[in-house]
Order: sequence, then C-alpha cells, then structure tokens
Amino acid sequence: EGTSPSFTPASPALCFHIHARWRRARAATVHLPHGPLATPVFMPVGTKGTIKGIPTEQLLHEDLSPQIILGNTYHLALQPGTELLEEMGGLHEFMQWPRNLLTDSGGFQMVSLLALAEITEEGVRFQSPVDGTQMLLTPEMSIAHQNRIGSDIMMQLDDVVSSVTVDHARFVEATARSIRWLDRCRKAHSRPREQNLFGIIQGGLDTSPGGLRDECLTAMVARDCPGYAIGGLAGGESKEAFWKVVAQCTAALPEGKPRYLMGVGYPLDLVVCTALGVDMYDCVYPTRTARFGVALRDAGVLKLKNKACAGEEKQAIDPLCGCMVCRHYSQAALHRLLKSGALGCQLVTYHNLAYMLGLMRRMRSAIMQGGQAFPHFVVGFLTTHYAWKN
Ligand code: PRF
Ligand code: ZN
Repeated sequence: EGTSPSFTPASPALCFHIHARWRRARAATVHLPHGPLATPVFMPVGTKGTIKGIPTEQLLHEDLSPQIILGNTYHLALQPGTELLEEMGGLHEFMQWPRNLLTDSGGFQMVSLLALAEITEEGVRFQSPVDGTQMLLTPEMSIAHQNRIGSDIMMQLDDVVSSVTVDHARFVEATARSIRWLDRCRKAHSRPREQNLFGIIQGGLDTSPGGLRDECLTAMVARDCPGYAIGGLAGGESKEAFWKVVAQCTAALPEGKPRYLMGVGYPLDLVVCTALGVDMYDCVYPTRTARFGVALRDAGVLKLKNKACAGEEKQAIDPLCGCMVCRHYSQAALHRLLKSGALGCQLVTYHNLAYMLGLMRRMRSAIMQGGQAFPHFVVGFLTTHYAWKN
C-alpha cells in the first residue's frame, strides 16, 4: 500500500487519508459521517434527491453503488422544502439513502437556470419559478437550508461568473465577494460537528502570480476549511485555460484536504485532472447525454440513435464494460428501446454511471498499485480515446 500516508483530522466530521500517490495524483479515503469515500471519485447528480432514471434500490446495485451522491439546495428548497426535510430527519431519511450526500449551495443553479437572477452583496435575488414572487438566497439562508437538509458536505454560496465573460471588473468583484460570502457561511453554520462546509475557489481564468485565483487561494486556504472546491470552470473556456487553472489550484491547496472540481465530467477531463491532483468530481453530463441516447466508452461516445446501431444485434455498448446493460442488451436492442419509451434512456443512464464509476475505480487502483501503473493507465486511456480508423 501507500508510501508515506498522511492523516489529517481537518474537521470533526471529516478525515482525509492518502494511501498512495503518483506525482500529484492521489488515491485516498475521505471518512465522512455516512461512511468512507474512496477517491478519486465521480459523484452522480440527483438534483431533487433522485438520479433521473435510476431508483435508489438500483443505485445500490454493485455495478453502480456510489458512496456519495449530489443534491442541489435550490431544487430541494423549492420541492419538497427544507422544513419538511428537517421534520423527516433530513434528506438521507427522506430518500432512504444510507450513504453520503453533498449539496451545492444553490446560487450557481439559479444563475445558470434563471435568466432573471440578480446578484448583489446581500445574495442572489430571483423570481420564484412557482409563483413569480421575488425571492432572495443569502449565504446565511443557503447554509440554513443545507443544515436542515443534513448533507455530509455543504458548499458555500459563491458568486459565479461565466468563465468566458470579458468584464475583468466583474471577476474582481465576484472573487472578493465569494471570500466574504465564505465568512458569512462559516458564521451561519450551526452543525460543524456533523456537516462539512467547503470553500469554493473562484477567480476566473487569471492564473498570474498575485492574480485573482492566487488571491482567492490565499484567502480561502487561510480559512482552514475541511475541503476545497475549484469553481468557475467548465463554462466554455478552452481545455488549455481550464487545465492551467486546475494545475494552479491543486499546487496551492493543502495536500491533506480533499479537492473537488465542480461541474466537470468528460472522461478525458477526469483523467487529466486526476493526474493534476483532483479528488472529487460531479457533472450532469453522463446522465444527461444518456437521455439523448449517447453511451460513454474509453473509445469515445457511441450514439445509439444512429442507424448503424440498428444492425448490431450481437455487440454490446462496450463488451469490456461488464455492467448489467452491457451483459444483457445489444446496441440494436438499445436502439429500438430508445425509440419506444423510457426504458432505453434508463438503461443508457445505468451504463454511463457504471462507466464513470468504473473509470474512477480504475484510476484509483492504478495509483494504489504504485510504480508506473498510473502513467501506464493514462497512456492507455489516451491511446484508446484518440484511436481512430482511417
Ligand atoms: N460554483 C458552484 N457550483 C458549481 C460551480 C461553481 O463554480 C460549477 C462550475 N462552473 C458547477 N457547479 N456553487
Ligand atoms: Zn456497460
């Protein structure tokens, strides 16, 4: 097992234990109130407490069996409402989910989903999609909601600016505000022994020394959060610019705490960013793209709605996958099911989650194996991912 294990009780509700490393990449365990979390990890997104197309019983099947899933404060506050969740003993009880939960703070979802959201120093102001009335989400309210939800990891409310915005002054404001909002969130947090509050590094694409990312990193690392997220990425910037920010953040964040890259879920990015030292990811991509009939594989996506799949009566999505769907359904069968109803989407969703969780497991075991196993895995992955036939 590991070379020089590091053990850091960063908070009463979180222990981070690194087992093995290859350069910056790490295989670790995050000990959380609802069990251990083996990293690197992909966290499936269950916006309203359920993963679209996958019932909780099926999620616990061994092909999938994630140790953590993600929910959104904004959606849960609207429905079923966090007062009800608290009365029922929190979201774990409500959705009969015995393992860990992470909740995003809500601001990012409102800004990205609602054209009318407006950000001020107070918080995010928006029109209720239910009755059109004016509503406000402050850092204090986001934390109150997340304390009632009872998630194992809560995210601070942050001021997220699209990374392709050109207005530098807006990034300056948003970065400083995210630091101030972290302080307000920390003050409002009423259950630090049971729930972890992560800070979110913002600062656009400014990687210069003393620049916005640098400033945010310095300020937030000084706050000694139990873990940190890297935010403000995956918004349409180039991979070059995106990876550079990730490399800057992983170099500056403390070794002994988990690092979570928000909203990232393309297989290639998971491989690159794990090599750069990221531990946790979430993205709707695998489940959303499944609903368009697109299946994920090392060798690139398979568009099951294409005519070419109609004749593949013997071929699975990926014969090496081994998930329930790849064991029992051919590409042709899935092509037909996608045309005839909801089952097709559900099966592709199942495979895509199995693929993502499996990809993370393969990276983890390569890092754990030591020697050159991880770089060999990366080379093998890239070769397969970019192998094409003339
Ligand atoms: N902040 C929050 N949630 C997020 C992001 C962020 O920056 C991203 C990346 N743009 C995805 N989800 N709070
Ligand atoms: Zn499969």
